Amino acid sequence: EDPALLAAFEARIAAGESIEPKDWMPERYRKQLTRMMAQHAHSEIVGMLPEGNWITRAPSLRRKMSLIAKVQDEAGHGLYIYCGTETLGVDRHDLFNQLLDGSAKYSSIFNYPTLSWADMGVIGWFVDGAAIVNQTVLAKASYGPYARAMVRICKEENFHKRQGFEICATLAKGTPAQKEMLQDAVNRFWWPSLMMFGPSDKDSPNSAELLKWRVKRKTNDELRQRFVNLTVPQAQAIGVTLPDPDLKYNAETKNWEFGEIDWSEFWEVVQGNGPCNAERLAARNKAHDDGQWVREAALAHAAKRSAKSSA
Ligand code: FAQ
Repeated sequence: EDPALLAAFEARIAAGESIEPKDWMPERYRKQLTRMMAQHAHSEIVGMLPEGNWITRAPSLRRKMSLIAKVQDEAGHGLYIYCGTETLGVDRHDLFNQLLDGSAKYSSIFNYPTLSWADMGVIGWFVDGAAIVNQTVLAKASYGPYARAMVRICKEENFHKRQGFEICATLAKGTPAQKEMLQDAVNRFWWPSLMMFGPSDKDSPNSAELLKWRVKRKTNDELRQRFVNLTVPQAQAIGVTLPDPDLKYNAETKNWEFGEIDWSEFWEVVQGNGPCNAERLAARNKAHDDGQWVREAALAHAAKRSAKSSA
């Protein structure tokens, strides 16, 4: 690569300019963004499955409407971010195929099962809450199409988080059985939610490059700490206990310090051995196969129309 081009590129990043699809960029920058954006898009699509599991069992029409809207938003986010990756010169069909054949990564959090209705509340509260912390910063990423996608997506994630927290607040005021169901969901999702931010900084091979090029603007650990600081008071407000005996406030740093994350569990899930990895991939593959006739019909229809208009 031409060192002069690279220097000009890095000067633009340092000046806070946004990089657009037709601008020159180093191959590594293109590769890193494609990797990260594709993983993000896949996460949105796979992320529909744990919640989709509860649409038919939502406890009221109002809850069902909100949950359907949320899951539909996630499909939209996925498609929007796939479009973003296409601005980098990749074909989304290649990305789909990598998801379907199991070679692509997506967020570890979606490999955990959703066992009760309270899980819908806790996913909105923790998982969308974590996504907002991460994506608010990505909205200032140096790559224009990704940053703009994040601005729009964060607005919807805020609605998702509120619907989740409202479910939790309602259960927290409910019967003893409802409170117990909520506490159980919090116990199961707390640690996996902290893992969403990725490995600790010392074990994060991509961070240095992404920070240098201002794709990331905060490290994994910085964002994880921010999420904990925001979430602890919310848990206190509705009277649930976070499952970490080491959680304590440090008045000097103003941080809620937390216990050690089980990194062996994290890497197991990332490597495909989590509780639901196989189930999620099977569900995506089945949906893809079941949709084959729709794609064929759409292509046949398009071919007929273009034959007619050229006749
Ligand atoms: N799960 O070097 P780093 C949502 C991989 S939100 C799986 O630190 P990086 C909304 C990582 O890819 C969730 N794999 O990596 C929603 C890398 O592997 P590679 C999606 C993980 O990129 C809510 C290796 O470990 N959000 O979907 C995870 O610097 C509710 C080393 O890690 C995004 O994708 C993990 N948790 O930092 C939907 C946001 N963490 O590729 C439905 C954009 C790390 O070298 C319902 N992405 N890995 O083989 C990011 O911000 C970053 O990519 C990180 C990872 C922070 C996830």
